[in-house]
Amino acid sequence: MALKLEPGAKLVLATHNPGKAPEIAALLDGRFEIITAGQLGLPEPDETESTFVGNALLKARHAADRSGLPALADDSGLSVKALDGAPGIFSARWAGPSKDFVTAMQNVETRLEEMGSDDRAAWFTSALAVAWPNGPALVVEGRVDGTLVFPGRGTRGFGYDPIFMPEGETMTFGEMEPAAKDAISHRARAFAKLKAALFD
Ligand code: ITT
Repeated sequence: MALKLEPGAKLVLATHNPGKAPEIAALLDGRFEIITAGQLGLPEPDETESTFVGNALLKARHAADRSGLPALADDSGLSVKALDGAPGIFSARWAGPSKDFVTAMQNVETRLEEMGSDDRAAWFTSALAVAWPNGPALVVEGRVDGTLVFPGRGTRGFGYDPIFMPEGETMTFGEMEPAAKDAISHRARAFAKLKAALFD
């Protein structure tokens, strides 16, 4: 069976992150009838895998099997070169149960200071998985490289956006218009691969 999603098909967005959902909806460009995990009252699964790809597949599978509909999940995070890729898959967990990203960003800065490193290289990764109920699944990954900026700048976006300046840009993701971030982000790059595999 070819893995395809027809335009207008129902698709569950398997995320509980209010920052991600509008980005994903914009990248899908009205192509599907989107139902969020929240609307369906689906619980948030524990992210027990050790890679972005593994956790994206886990979240998509969880939502698809429980809803009986194809589901799309994103697992993503910020990786800092001088911190050996941390926080990486633990990016959301660094913000704690209250999802406090001011503290999480402060943590990144503090750890860099403790390392005594002035290397500010970092990257965002997004793994996007689509799973069919009790059926197959597909996963792709996108990445954007950049530099960390302290103090953070801008109030747009979500998570670590204020401290991340993508390569070749002068604004952080937190300062950019949503459409400008969507043109170059890790999520957009993963989406380009997903669209090529699934929709075109
Ligand atoms: P779901 O699993 O419900 O989708 P989550 O926030 O737990 O929500 P992740 O486990 O994938 O999602 O955590 C990703 C974290 O990485 C997210 O909370 C952000 O802090 C950060 N992150 C990912 N993409 C980002 C982006 O585009 N801009 C800023 N921070 C981002």
